[in-house]
Amino acid sequence: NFVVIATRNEGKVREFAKLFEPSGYKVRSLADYTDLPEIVESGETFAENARIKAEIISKHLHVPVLADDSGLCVAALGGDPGVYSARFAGADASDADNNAKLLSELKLLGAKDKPAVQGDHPELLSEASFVCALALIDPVANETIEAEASCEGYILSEPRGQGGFGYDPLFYIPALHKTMAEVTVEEKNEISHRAKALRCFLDRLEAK
Ligand code: ITT
Repeated sequence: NFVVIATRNEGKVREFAKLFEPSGYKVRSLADYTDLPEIVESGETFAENARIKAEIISKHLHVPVLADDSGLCVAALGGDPGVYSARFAGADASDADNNAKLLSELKLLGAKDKPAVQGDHPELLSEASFVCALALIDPVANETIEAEASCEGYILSEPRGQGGFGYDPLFYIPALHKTMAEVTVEEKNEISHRAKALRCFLDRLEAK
C-alpha cells in the first residue's frame, strides 16, 4: 500500500513518510516516476496550487494523488513570501539563498514593524506562520478532499539547527525555545502546519 504525493521536495517526503508510518502506507513521490507532465504553480493561494499539483499528476497516473503546497508568511513583510516561498530569492534559489534573502529584508526594515516581543527579545525579527494546504484528487471517482493548517512562530535573527528544510533554521517556536531545525522529525510532526493539515485531512477522509 502506498500514497502518491505530488512533490519533489525531499523534506516534505521525509515528514509524510513518518506521518503515514503508523498506517502502514509507504510514500511515493515524483522522484519515483519518469516522464511526468510539467507542473506550473500559477495559483494565488496555497489551496489553488495544491489542487493544481494533485490534478496534473492524478490525471496523468490515473490514481489518487495527494499534493502539499506550503510556505512561510511573515507579518512584518505583509505576509510574504507566502506562495512564493520556494522561489523567494529567484527561480532556482536554494534554501540558504531564501533564508539569506528573508534576513536581509527583515534587517532592512530595522526599527519599524517590530513584533510585540521585540522589547525583551531583540533576536525575534517578526511574527510568522507556516501554512500548508493539502489536496487529494481521485481522478476516477472525480473527488477532491482538501485541508489547510498553520503553525505560529517568529523569525529569528540568525539560523539555528541542522534538521528540517527550507526556512526551518529561522523559524523559532517560543514554547520549545527551539527553531524548527533544532527538533527531530517526530517533534516537528507534533506541531507543524503539515502534520496539522494532514490530521484534518484524514478526519475528512474518514468522514466520507
Ligand atoms: P513541491 O512543489 O515539489 O512540493 P516545493 O519546495 O516547490 O516542492 P512549495 O511550492 O509548496 O514546494 O514551496 C514550499 C516552500 O515553503 C519550501 O520550498 C520551503 O521553502 C517553504 N516551506 C514549506 N514548508 C516548510 C517547512 O515545513 N519548513 C520549512 N520551510 C517550509
